Amino acid sequence: MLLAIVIWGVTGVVTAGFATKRWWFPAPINTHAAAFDSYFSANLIFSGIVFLAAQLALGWLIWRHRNRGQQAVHSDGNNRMELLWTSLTAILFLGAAIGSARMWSDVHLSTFSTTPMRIEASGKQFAWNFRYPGADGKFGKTDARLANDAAGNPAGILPDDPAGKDDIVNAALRIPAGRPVQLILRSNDVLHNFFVRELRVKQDLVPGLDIPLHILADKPGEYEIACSELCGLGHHQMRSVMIVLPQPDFDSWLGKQAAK
Ligand SMILES: [Cu+2]
Repeated sequence: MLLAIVIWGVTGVVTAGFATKRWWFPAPINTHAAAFDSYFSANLIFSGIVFLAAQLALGWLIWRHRNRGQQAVHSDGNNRMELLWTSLTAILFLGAAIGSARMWSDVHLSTFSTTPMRIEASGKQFAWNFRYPGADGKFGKTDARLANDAAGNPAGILPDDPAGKDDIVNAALRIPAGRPVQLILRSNDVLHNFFVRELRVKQDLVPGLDIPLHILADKPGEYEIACSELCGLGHHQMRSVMIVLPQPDFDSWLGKQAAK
C-alpha cells in the first residue's frame, strides 16, 4: 500500500516538473530550433500521457492486489494486451522517426535557396578555431602537425599555399544574422562535439572527416559553444562563443580582420 502511494507521489512530482516548464531550453533563434521545440513538446506530451497512465495503473494494481492473506493466483499473461501495446509502441516510434526525418536531414543536407557562407570549425584539445577563406573564397591547405598556437598558426595552414595567405582564423565564431552558413567541422586529434543550445544542433567532430553542418541564426547575440564529447582532462574548458552580428557589423568586422 505504501509502495502504491510512493509511486503515485513520485509520478506527480516528475509530471509537475515537466508540465510547469520550470527548467526549460533557452529561447530558439531560428526556424529549425522552433520546429525542434514543437516536435519535442509533442513527443513529451504523448509519451507523458503514456507514462502517467502506466504509473497510475501500476499503483492501482499494487493497491488492488495487496497482501490481505489471500492465495496467489497463477497468470499466463494476456496476449491481446501485449499485442496492443507492442503495436502502439511500434507506431509511435515509426511515426516519430518518419515525422522528423526532414527536420534532422535539413541540418546536413542544405535546402538553403542561397549559397551558404563557408566557415571551417576545428576542434582540438581543448580549444576551438574558426577559419574564414578570405577575399579569394578559398581555404588554404592544412596539416594538423603544423598547428601551432604560439607561432600564430592554430589551424596548421601550409605556409607555401597561396590560397591560405588571406585565411582568417579566430577563436570565436562570428556569423551574420539571417544568412545561411555551412560549417565544415574538423578535428585535429580526438572526437569533439559542436553544440549550441539555442540552435538545437549537436554534431560530432571526427578526426579525418570534414563534416558539413548547416546553421542559420536569425537573432543577433552571443551564444555559448560547448564541446559535448568528453575529449580529455581539459574537456570542461573547451568552450567558445558564437557571436551573431547584423550583416553590416559582420562585414566591417571581416574587413578589419582582412586588413590585419
Ligand atoms: Cu572537446
